[in-house]
Amino acid sequence: MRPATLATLALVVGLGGAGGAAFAAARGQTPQDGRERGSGEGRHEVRIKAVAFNPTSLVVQLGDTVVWRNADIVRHNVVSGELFASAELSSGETFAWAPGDTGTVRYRCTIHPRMRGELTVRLP
Ligand SMILES: [Cu+2]
Repeated sequence: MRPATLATLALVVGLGGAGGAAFAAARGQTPQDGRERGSGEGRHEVRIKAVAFNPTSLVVQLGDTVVWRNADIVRHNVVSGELFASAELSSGETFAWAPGDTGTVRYRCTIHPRMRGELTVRLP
């Protein structure tokens, strides 16, 4: 993987920043949000369940790490063009990625083409 390109990918999870605040507000709760907000060192998890990425769209900050966790029985992977590609994840396995730049990153599971997700990476 090329660092310069990775920056653009940003994994989904974003509890920090305006997007994170909106996300938390929409859920009516802010667990751990206070600790992660503004730090730029947050860890976000995208759960893979029922052949879908949850959340489908996520906002993270540059410096954050996104972790995809396969909570399904079947295998999945996480691929974003030339930016990153996980191995096939068995149930319970995870894949982590840290964006190196701001921007929008679309990714999918190549095993199940209808599985798609998006990450928006913002400055802390
Ligand atoms: Cu899949």
